[in-house]
Amino acid sequence: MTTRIGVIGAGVMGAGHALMLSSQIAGCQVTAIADADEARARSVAQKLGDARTFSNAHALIHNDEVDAIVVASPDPTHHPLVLECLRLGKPVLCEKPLAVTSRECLEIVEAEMSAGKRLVQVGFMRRFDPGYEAMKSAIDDRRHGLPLFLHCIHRNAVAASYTTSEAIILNTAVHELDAARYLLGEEFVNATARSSRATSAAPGRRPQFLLLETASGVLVDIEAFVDAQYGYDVRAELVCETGAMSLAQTHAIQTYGAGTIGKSLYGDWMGRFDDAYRRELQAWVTAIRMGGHVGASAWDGYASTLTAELCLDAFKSQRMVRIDMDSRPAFYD
Ligand code: ISE
Repeated sequence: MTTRIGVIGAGVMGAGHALMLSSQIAGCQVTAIADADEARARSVAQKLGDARTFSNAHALIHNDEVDAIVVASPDPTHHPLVLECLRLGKPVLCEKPLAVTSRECLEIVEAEMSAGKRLVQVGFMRRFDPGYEAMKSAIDDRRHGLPLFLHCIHRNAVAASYTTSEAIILNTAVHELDAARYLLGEEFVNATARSSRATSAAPGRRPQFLLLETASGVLVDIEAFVDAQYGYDVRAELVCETGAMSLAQTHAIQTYGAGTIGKSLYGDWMGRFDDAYRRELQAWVTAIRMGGHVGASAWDGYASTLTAELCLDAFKSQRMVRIDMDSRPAFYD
């Protein structure tokens, strides 16, 4: 069976997913692509063969030749589009964040539970990165005893000029929040947020530093710095009772010259997490065929957005904020 996929959004993520789905993922065909700028959708469609194009995302969702949908349009559009997919019972892989507020995420959770079927996957691709997966199984096996500290670094080379300090928490650090929840298998109970001075490259926003504590007492610190200039640099180090482990940096080659040994960094997440995106998409397509669910659920989308919102409160108040989250409904076990 071939799953016919419609991709909403023909920007960096949408185009990347559409091309990867059509050239590297088994069991699917991209039959449609939508973008408010239909010319942009057409230019991606030309590279795919014969996908139909739409300027209206709802028309794509309703199209009979679309069985499942990838939502990679601007963040505020995620909520209505995912709800529409749920209404029609079509599986949807929605880029992070699931929605821009936790209230909207919760509406999606409630709609999915009423539909009675797990149809939503959130594009937290790190859950498919071999490094994070290996770290998770070492934690689950208690290879080095119980986890104590998780140090996370998230640096982008550059960010759009409109990126704010708030967006660094809601849009960038949210990856670290989900990754930590995934690795440690528990929720946070409190959060503190500090920021460094602004850098000369971006005087209008401040690099963020979050410190959170989990229910069992693990401390997680997150540096989120989107103007690092030198490249895309994501790191994680976990300290446990009898050992520590960190993500190995992935490089195809090492270079030698001018008295130095060098390893190049990726420019952005598309390169660094290329493998994770491929594994995420293949797992999604396979799960649709087999009738299962993989990756981050709508509940994970809600929990990470709620935690990010509370980190934002901590940033605004400069106080420690308590995180009280309802327990996860059995539907998401
Ligand atoms: C972007 O939306 C992403 O998801 C990237 O993974 C992250 O590194 C970047 O900071 C975000 O803006």
